[in-house]
Amino acid sequence: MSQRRRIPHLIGSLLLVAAAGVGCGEATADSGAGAGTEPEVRPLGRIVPVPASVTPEGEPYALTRDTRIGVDTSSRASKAVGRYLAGLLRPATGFPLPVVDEEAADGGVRLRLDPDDGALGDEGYRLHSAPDGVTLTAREPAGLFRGVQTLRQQLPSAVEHDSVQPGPWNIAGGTITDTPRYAYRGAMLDVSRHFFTVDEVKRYIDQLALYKINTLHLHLSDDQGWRIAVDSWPRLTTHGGSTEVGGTPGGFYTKAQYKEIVRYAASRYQEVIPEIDMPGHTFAALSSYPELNCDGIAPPLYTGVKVGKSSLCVPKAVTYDFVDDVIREIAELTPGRYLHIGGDEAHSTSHADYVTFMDKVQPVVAKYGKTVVGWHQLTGATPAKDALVQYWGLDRTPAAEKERVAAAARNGTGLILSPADRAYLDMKYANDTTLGLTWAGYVEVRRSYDWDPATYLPGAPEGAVRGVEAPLWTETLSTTDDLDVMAFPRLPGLAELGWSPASTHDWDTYKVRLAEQAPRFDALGIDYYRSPQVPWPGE
Ligand code: TNX
Repeated sequence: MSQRRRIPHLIGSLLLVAAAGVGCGEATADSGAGAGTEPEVRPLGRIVPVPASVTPEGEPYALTRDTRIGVDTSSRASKAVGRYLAGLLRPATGFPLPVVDEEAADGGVRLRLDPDDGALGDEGYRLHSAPDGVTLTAREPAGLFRGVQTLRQQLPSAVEHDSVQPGPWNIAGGTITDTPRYAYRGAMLDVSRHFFTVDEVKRYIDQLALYKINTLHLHLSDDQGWRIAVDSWPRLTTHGGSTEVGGTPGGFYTKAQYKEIVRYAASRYQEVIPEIDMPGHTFAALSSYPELNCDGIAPPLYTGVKVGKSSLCVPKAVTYDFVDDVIREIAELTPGRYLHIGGDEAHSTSHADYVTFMDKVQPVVAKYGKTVVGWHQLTGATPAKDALVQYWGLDRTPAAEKERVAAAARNGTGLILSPADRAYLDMKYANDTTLGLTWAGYVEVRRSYDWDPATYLPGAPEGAVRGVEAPLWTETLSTTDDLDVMAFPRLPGLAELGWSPASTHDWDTYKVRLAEQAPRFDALGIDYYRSPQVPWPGE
């Protein structure tokens, strides 16, 4: 398993030592790390994503050995969030932090559910911090969970270490009131081009949680591998999942493993959207079952990185038996609302066949109780009522294609924005980036942050935009370190675009808050790209 913790970057670790107040003359003298040390109290709201409303006031709260975490013990969900918070804070603080009933948590950190506080919505929260206690209030447990991420980021980065650090553990005084701009804030992981284990996916889920992402889209099938067990078509995984890009051994999730991913994501208040990409991107399936091919001949497993060469056989009846079985079994594994059917780059499917296929397949998703999500090519057919389409065009996408998507949006189709030249985490940052692709151009950190989802697609009504998603395609990425260095530090910026109000959007202040995340990345063992656009500590 490549889920190893990395030795933090030298400079980062020196900064942490300095931040933690450990005297280490030699290290600080050598590194000149003084410039980047963290303040003992992080100013309220200096976090990512930046909160909607921040009112600093009074003295900080200090977490101590005696601090208790108070929850509404009649709510299983709020107890679970309390335990999660304690689990985050115990290793580095070394404090016991018992999770107790609110009544017994005087002077502690209290998590409160207030079902009547409508202004906080489904995910909003209010954090009040003063010397006599911290109170986190939310209408829903999801709001408590998002608020816990704020509380966590207000503490020094050293809190992310898995061994005891010196502290002090202060939370600035005042009140944050925070609700998300968009209901949909997603990240996609391509586990087909390279397979990632359950533990590796959980690691990504935890990283997403820190930035208040609420949707994990898993790209479960493609030419290079079928990664989810389907009992009625077992060769999809035993054969179709056996390899990956480059020909190394692949892998797949059993149903129990997949359920474990879904459960873990739910514990971080993330909804999993499974994607089965159709009718293109299907060599893994076509290679597993000859009858799915129009000529009845199974092609070999594909381990290259080209796209657009495969298609399910649209005229054959067996294709729809296959699709029905797959969608039924995957819908059964999915407590979430959505099922993504892909639909991109079907270059080996005629337009007429594509339309026929989508007309037949979308009702199957509805039959099994799910709502369709498709890549924006779905607007070339007729998106089902309630369908969401995921736009992955770029600045140079022809105006007619953009207009087709905008017209669908005006017609009621919801949009998820993943513009490839902004939101694709697999694009190289610059010409010296070792990993990644370049077809959408270089995507430096500023470029990925500095755009407005509401006005991005000309002619699309603002209300059609459900949110943003950052896809991480893995043709060139095979380890968690590879994922880290492409996702970080672009992912936090895309998360901020999804969460924070448009009025807060400002690169010059964002880049400073982002730089302040560096010691946190280091403490968490997250490798990241040291973009020259960002004023990293110590540089
Ligand atoms: C385009 S985006 C694709 C994927 C590739 C990706 C690489 C989309 C819907 N299709 O098949 O992995 O580019 O950047």
